[in-house]
Amino acid sequence: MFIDHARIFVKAGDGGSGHCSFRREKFVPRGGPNGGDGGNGGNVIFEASNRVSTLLDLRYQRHYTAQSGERGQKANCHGSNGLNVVIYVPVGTLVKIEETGETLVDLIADGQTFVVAEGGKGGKGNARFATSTNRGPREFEPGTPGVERWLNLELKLLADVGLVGFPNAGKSTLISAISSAHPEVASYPFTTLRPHLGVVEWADDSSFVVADIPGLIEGAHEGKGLGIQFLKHIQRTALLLYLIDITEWIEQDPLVTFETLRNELQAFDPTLLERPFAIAATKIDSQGDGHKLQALQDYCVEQQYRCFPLSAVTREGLPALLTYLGQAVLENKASCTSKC
Ligand SMILES: Nc1nc2c(ncn2[C@@H]2O[C@H](COP(=O)(O)OP(=O)(O)OP(=O)(O)O)[C@@H](O)[C@H]2O)c(=O)[nH]1
Ligand SMILES: [Mg+2]
Repeated sequence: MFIDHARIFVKAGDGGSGHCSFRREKFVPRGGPNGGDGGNGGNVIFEASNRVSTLLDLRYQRHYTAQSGERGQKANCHGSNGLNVVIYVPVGTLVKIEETGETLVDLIADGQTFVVAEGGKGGKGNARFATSTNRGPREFEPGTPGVERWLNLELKLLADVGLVGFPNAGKSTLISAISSAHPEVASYPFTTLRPHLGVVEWADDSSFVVADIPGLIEGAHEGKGLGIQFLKHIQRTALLLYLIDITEWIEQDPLVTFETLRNELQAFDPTLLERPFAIAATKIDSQGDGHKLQALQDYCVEQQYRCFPLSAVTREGLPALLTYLGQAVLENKASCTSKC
């Protein structure tokens, strides 16, 4: 099951208390204070990992508590530090503090770690309070408590290109044809129920990631079909590819399909309409007399949109699409790097 949000409680370990004791030994009169410091509490740490693809585990286990530090001991012994708890989450997980709504971290790279709850500090033992005027202090510090909080986690996949289209438009067939991802393909709507990522190798040493998300229908923003919640997984893409089925027996006009898709995107996040995009006219092997393709192409010329007629089955048109997508992704990365 693909789960892209979760709410969990994290509690870091408390710091151990300092100790109060005095050296008691035969022939050592007034041995002096020797209470050791308490150990630090363990942290709760998030680690982004490519080996984890959903937040499902965090739905089952909602409470995570790190170990507390041990108390200080006599003979100046430091209490041991508490063990950390490491929680593995998918790359693309956004962590927010529930109470304030503040974003703690956006884990965007494999192996990236972040302490989401810091362990308490161990208290000082009485040996630390000895001074020239107070050689037998009885003071010691308690440890400080570890941070505890509820966190809201949201997974927003990281891809370069997002595929948007009606159910059956051929999104999964396309991603299967251009990458090693193989989501289910079938001739009924809503075959794809969760997002899939595919890595496309398009030139020597160059690759980009494509996201296939469940199909959209008119009224998806009102909850029709599978709704629009999956659109969050294309929010971070550099480029969108609208897939429009131009098969002759499809009733809907391709321009209406395009308009409907744009409306649904706008209802979810208006900034998605500003995202660079291209249009793919799919299934040209079944286009019949070609009048739909012609209408779509004329419209694209008029609006100055890039349009790629293709068939994922015969592979016609795929090389041109990949070259365009690959270069557009590279250009976007270059402009991001120069801005930073
Ligand atoms: N003739 C032809 N059929 C295609 C082509 N691409 C996809 N199809 C067929 O169209 C149907 C739907 O394809 P999918 O790839 O599952 O469509 P989808 O957009 O992923 O659909 P959902 O997951 O339901 O949103 C399947 O029967 C495919 O075999 C194509 O280029 N030519
Ligand atoms: Mg699909």
